[in-house]
Amino acid sequence: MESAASSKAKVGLIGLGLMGQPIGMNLLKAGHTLTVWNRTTSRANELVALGAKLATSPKEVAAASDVVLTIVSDPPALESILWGADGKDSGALAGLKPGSTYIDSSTVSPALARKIAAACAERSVRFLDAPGELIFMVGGDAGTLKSVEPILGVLGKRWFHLGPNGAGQTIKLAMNMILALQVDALAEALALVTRAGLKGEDLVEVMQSSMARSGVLDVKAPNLLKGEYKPSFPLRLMHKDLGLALELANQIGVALPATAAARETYNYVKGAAKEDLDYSAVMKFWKS
Ligand code: NA7
Repeated sequence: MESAASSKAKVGLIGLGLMGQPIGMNLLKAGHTLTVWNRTTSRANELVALGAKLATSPKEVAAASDVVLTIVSDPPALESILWGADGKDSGALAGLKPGSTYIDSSTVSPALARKIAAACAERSVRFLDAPGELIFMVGGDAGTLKSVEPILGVLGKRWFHLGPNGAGQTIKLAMNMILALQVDALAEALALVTRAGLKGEDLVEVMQSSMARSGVLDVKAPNLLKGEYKPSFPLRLMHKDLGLALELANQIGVALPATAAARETYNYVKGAAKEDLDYSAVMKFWKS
């Protein structure tokens, strides 16, 4: 049997947003046969022009593919893609072929990842939760991961096998908490410094020369200083991830006081926003 690792593997991609589009490009560049579906069909135009096949439903993508990838906004979006909007098995799960592999790279709850794993097991489909972009955090069977490593290699630089299904999502939520709190902390500190009459640029320069330096602030500090928040990682998605982290913490009885406070700050900015903003726009809480 041809392994999923083969460069000939037929790949299906569902979700062509900010992250899905470049994934599709990379798969085509690597020579994969690619079938795509997106709720808003026009977002598939560029990939179709480059050779991707456009399916009429998520189920059709699944039926045409050896390896299926999904990357959509949030748990409700993923559930409707997998189980169908009508709840009558019209979604992608019903189309997945026995022996095929399904990888979800959306950031959703670990509980949903485990529910999907169970539904896949019933159909003899191998499933990995693998959220991330360039670096993938993977939950699921080690052998399944091994079989799709060549595909992950097309999409990113590194991947980490973190445990059974749900483990990838758990680490991803923890990672995004750290990013959200770091940017929120810089925004607070900048509010203090600038209100005290000093230059925000000076704070950033000192900080990045000290033990407080951080990679995410190399990327995001310029946004905060300039007040420019073109979405790279949208604030609405970071807000969703903080909610998912708090939901998990509630389920397992862990207090996350700093995350709860930061979520309210992101919530305020999200509520006041009239456009799609990057999560670094948390600065608008202090300076709109
Ligand atoms: P985007 O750019 O907001 O794209 C979201 C994608 O999800 C896009 O393809 C949407 O389709 C799709 N979507 C959203 N809601 C639905 C529903 N209800 N049904 C079907 N499809 C839906 O997000 P990113 O690409 O940046 O991020 C994707 C994931 O990775 C997310 O979990 C992040 O946290 C990490 P549309 O084009 O709007 O029709």
